[in-house]
Amino acid sequence: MENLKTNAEITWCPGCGNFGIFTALRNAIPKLEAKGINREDIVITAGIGCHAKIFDYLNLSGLYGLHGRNSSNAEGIKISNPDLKVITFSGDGNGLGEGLAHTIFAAKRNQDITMILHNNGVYALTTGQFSPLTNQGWKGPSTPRGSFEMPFNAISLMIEVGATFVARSYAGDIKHLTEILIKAIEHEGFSFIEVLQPAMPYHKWEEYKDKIEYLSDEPKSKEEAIKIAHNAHRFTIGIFHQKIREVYHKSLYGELNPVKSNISRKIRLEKINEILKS
Ligand SMILES: Cc1ncc(C[n+]2csc(CCOP(=O)(O)OP(=O)(O)O)c2C)c(N)n1
Ligand SMILES: [Mg+2]
Repeated sequence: MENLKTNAEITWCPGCGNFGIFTALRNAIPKLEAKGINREDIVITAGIGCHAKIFDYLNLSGLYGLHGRNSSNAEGIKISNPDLKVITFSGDGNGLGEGLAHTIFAAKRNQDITMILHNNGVYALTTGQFSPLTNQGWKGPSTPRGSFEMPFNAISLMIEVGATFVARSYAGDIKHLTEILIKAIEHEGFSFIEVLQPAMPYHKWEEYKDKIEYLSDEPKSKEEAIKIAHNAHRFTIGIFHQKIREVYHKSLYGELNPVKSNISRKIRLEKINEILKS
């Protein structure tokens, strides 16, 4: 189908920030193809939530998994066949609530996958519970007197636990988001992009529009990046951290690919015997 769309009916609310992420991704894929990444080698995973519906709307192969398990499914696909480019979609509830340990370990291992975090500051699909990124004082159906918990800082958390590309972008700036997505997907290692995106019943575009600021310079070190992420406005967008570090599948297999370099049972047993004897 044209434009990477499927014929699934789109059920996001009119004006939802997810449309911006969908458009930016459909812009980014042909640009990545022009750089030599085959569409057939791109695999997507998603958890559960409004954000995860993108899985149905994108004409790409993948695995629609359980709530919070998007990054562990992505890790499994990547280590099964390291030639694949794996992109995983997560909500703020999905990847930083129920799936937080999976997200942290994928970053710690520097798995070569890209995680797009749709940050609407709420559990949107389940109609408005507060999430790990909800601001203090935000009033919603489950917090009518205002949420009193402190939100996470997703950017400094991901830098701290080992992500090697960490950025923030905004669903209302398609150009910025497209560029960041291309860089993140090209990056070898765990890339994390927090995308600010209003969910219509709970937020308004006006809350974001005039507050967006662009990071002037990319921080020089991990320590500086964490400091800037702490001190930055929560609407500051740009690349906070980039680093080269060996990716998990290369530590595990070197240049081998288990799908392509499989060996017979006989040779495998001989090799095991050699190890046992030594
Ligand atoms: C194992 C499991 N736990 C909880 C749920 C219920 N559930 C579905 S979506 C969701 C929250 C979604 O919030 P978020 O990940 O932020 O996605 P959004 O809808 O905001 O895009 C929850 C708690 C579920 N489907 N499965
Ligand atoms: Mg959410």
